Amino acid sequence: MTQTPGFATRAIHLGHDPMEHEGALTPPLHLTSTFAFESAEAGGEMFAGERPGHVYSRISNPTLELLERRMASLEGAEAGLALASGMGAITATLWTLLAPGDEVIVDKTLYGCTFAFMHHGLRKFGITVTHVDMTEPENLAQAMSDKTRVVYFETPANPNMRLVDIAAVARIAHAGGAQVMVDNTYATPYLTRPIALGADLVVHSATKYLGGHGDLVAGVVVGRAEAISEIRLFGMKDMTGAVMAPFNAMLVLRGLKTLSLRMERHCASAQAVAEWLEAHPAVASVQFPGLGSFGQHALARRQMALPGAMIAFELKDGLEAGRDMMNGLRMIVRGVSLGDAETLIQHPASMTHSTYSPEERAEHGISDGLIRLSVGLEDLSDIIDDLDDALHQPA
Ligand code: MET
Repeated sequence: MTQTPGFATRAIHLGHDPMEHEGALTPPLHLTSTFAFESAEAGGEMFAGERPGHVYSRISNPTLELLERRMASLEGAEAGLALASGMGAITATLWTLLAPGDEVIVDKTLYGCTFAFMHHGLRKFGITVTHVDMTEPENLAQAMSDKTRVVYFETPANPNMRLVDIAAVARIAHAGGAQVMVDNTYATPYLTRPIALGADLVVHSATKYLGGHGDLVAGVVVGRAEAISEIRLFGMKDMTGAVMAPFNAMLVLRGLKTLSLRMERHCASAQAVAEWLEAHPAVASVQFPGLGSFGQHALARRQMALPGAMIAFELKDGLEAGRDMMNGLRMIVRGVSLGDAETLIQHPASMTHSTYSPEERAEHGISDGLIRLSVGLEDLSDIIDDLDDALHQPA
């Protein structure tokens, strides 16, 4: 090939040559816990880091390595590391970067378990966690201290869809000597590539769009090779042991092959569903980056190739009406997680974000009536038909 392969091509081909594997079209699944050493000396040299090769699958495995290389390429990073879950990726990375006495500055809204880890996990070990509303990057400049080591945020944020200007925040964080870590789960690298905008590390729940079929739990972190090596040999190997199973790596590799296609369809359907919801008389508000009414629409257009497929909305009659609507659905599945072929709906205050106290939810912009919709790959008319029926249910 004379040109650099594009996103979809790399997601399908990168790092695998069938001719090196007896012609097998799909990469082999290395179901092995340990690896044979050619000699006693070779084993010792591998442990000493003087010789390349795999030693034990808590440290590295060829199937995971292929996924790591593909994810690094898709995100435009030097290296990647596959982990057991998105939370495994977040915890292994932050345990590696932070020490007692350090500060991490996080955005106002975080996914519920990330919020719990920051508040109950990191704080327990003497790390200061400071929330800053990063929708105004200037707030970060005010908050940075000489203890700030990491600036962490999601964009779009789970569940209320707030966006953060990655380039603006990265400039401020770097000026203060901190690293920038972005949870890119909602956008995927097909829509947003934070490394090109200045981020140092990008984490994913690969359970969501990357896997794409709701059949696995997995996580990924990408960044500079040296940082990823430290996270592998400390955060993952010693601190969390949050290793991805080779079979799950295989499933994520399969999911990645159709990521670009799925995202096109997810996003097109979500745009139509968001517009339909916004026009519905029972709906009070809709948060979706593709709507002209979205407060950060200009940033969305600049930073996201497409608006994503997650929608947050509230009904005029609040939480009770929202519950009635969810209970009236026939096809759309009531369930947490996102990015699957099935359209999923859930109530953050009582589900994904129930790790926040009611006071914390109010302070962090997660209202009780908020409903979160992950628009799937079914026929658009069936998604809208189901929502329409459910919104007409007698109270
Ligand atoms: N991270 C997933 C979500 O946001 C799962 C959440 S609840 C354990 O839906």
